[in-house]
Amino acid sequence: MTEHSAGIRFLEDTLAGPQIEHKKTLIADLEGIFKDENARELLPPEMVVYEVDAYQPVRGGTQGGLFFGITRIQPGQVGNEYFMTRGHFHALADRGEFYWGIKGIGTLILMDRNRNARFEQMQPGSLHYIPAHTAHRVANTGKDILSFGACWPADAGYDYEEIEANGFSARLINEGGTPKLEPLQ
Ligand code: PAN
Ligand code: ZN
Repeated sequence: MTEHSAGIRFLEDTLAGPQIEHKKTLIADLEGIFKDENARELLPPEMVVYEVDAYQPVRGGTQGGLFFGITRIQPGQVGNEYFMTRGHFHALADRGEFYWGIKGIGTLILMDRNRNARFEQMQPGSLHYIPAHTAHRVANTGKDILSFGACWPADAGYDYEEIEANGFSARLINEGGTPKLEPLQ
């Protein structure tokens, strides 16, 4: 391995090496993301919901560059809603992305600009193409950690505001032990 390459430990679902950013998202960071805000406030604020290791070999914004990440979502719920990522459109909205399942099971929630939502089941080895102009979020519907890989353009950026303001048009809830889609009220 040269000085500049990152090591992927797929079996451990982590990335190691230089130019790797590690980011933890806690219960305290997710205000307004889950439906049941009271239930979220009752959970320990420092509880980790998900972590991302991102290999960023070029500066954010570099045209033609690529980033590579691994996200690990803890099992858990806020009220009856599964732990999930915040979710975003890309700031450069015409940028797509690949996700693929590494460990655990979950659901990728995709939503276009007309708020049409669709869903893809994630499991080890599943491959998911996220088209341009499509918001994306992953919920962990299993009892163990869900981890997935991602590869996206270095100039894609993140638009979290739209999702913070209007959410996705459906939520993934645990109904009697089974994941169920609930359209947004
Ligand atoms: C991923 C996500 C990662 C965390 O790397 O950023 O899974 O999700 P949120 O960014 O929605 O919190 C990606 O989609 N990059 O573009
Ligand atoms: Zn993305």
